[in-house]
Amino acid sequence: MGFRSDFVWGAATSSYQIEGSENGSGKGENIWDVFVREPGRIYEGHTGLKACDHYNRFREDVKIMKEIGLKAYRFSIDWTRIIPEGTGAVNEEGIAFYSALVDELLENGIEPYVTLYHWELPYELYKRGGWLNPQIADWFGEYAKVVAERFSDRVKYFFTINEPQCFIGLGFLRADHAPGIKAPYRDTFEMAHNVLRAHGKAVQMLRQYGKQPLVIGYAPTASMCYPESEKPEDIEAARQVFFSMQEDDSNWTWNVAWWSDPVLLGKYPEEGLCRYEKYLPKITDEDMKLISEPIDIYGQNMYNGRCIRMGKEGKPEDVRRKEGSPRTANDWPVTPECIYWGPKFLYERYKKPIYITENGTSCHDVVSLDGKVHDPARIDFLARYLKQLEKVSDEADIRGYFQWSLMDNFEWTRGYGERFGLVYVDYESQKRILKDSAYWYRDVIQAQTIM
Ligand code: IFM
Repeated sequence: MGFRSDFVWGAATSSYQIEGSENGSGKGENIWDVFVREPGRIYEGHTGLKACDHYNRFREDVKIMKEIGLKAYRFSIDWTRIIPEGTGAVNEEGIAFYSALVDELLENGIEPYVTLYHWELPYELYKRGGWLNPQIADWFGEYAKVVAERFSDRVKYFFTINEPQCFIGLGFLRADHAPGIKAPYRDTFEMAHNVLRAHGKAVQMLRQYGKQPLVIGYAPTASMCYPESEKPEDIEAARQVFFSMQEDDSNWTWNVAWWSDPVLLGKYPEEGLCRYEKYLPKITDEDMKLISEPIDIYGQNMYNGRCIRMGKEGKPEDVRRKEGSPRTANDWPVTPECIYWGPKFLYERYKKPIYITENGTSCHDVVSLDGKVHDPARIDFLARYLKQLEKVSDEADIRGYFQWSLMDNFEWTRGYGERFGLVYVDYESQKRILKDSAYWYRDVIQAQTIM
């Protein structure tokens, strides 16, 4: 068994992180364009102005994807490249860029998977209240309509929103991501509700204006939970914690159920409705109907997880990892079990085909004296995670995997200090070098299994 024969082997990127925002006339400003200009916000003052210059080099990048043997490429559209002010006039140059990218992918036998929103809120809409303004569902719907009209003759697969937990949590609770403003809890719940309404509206518009039957999903994130042992009580403890709310309100966005139950089950989880009652906006039946507009696939970004067991008192508890347990270069725990248990729990609860929409690791990669980039830690990470994914493919409907990321890129507040790519990017010369992991991934794709 293992991976399906039509398993989708892909890699992912996002617009601001790779395109280069100074390129392309007619693009409007988004909140990241503005945020990076504030002194002290980003590691060493880096910005996405040039990034990987993918806007000009996308043909070379598609060639690299082909060399790796990718079956699919997941990228996001910068809303302000195609509708500079968020609503209204369409920028034909922006449309032409994404259109040429889609054509290039298809000519090279690579299936495009388009994400509508990977954190680039148009600045003009931010000034009108952004996610706090209920009208944003319609603004986002209008954007989805343009995307459907212009690209869905060739693009079949869409994800609406990437990692709402992050752009609300990091943007408005921690305030270290754009727009960098701490909002009252009450407002963050209202924003979250509008994010979900916007998702629903986009699904409706994609379906209504799609030029072929589309496959539509959503791509949240979360820390997974996995049990310490296969004892039923440990498994139950991990499942409970995985779908529960955070203890601490200042971290409230970091959970699965608040963001996914409404979309897939048509209701907010009871635990959250009770715990957060004092912060909640008015939630109507009409909202819930919109939010739960049926989708076809479930995307989940997955990097690591917590080990959980059932404690003596019959309450789940965290299990401390052994001292010296592996961590990535950006200090995230390496926990391959999470990509077995996470999809298993998600499939049991939501019963939707699953794509891993992001997974990968940051490493301290260097160009060696031989001119190559040897990244054994990334190969080891991916091999361990993919083995677990192969195992769960026997128990859940796992359709595809998008490695994060195709190439090194602008890692938000950490700037270019982090390297997540299969492909090394020298940001000065813009030279690309396939890392050892890219060749390893190519062999995995060919073999359809992990050696
Ligand atoms: O680079 C990010 C991406 O934009 C969203 N998911 C996590 C990645 C690694 O931090």
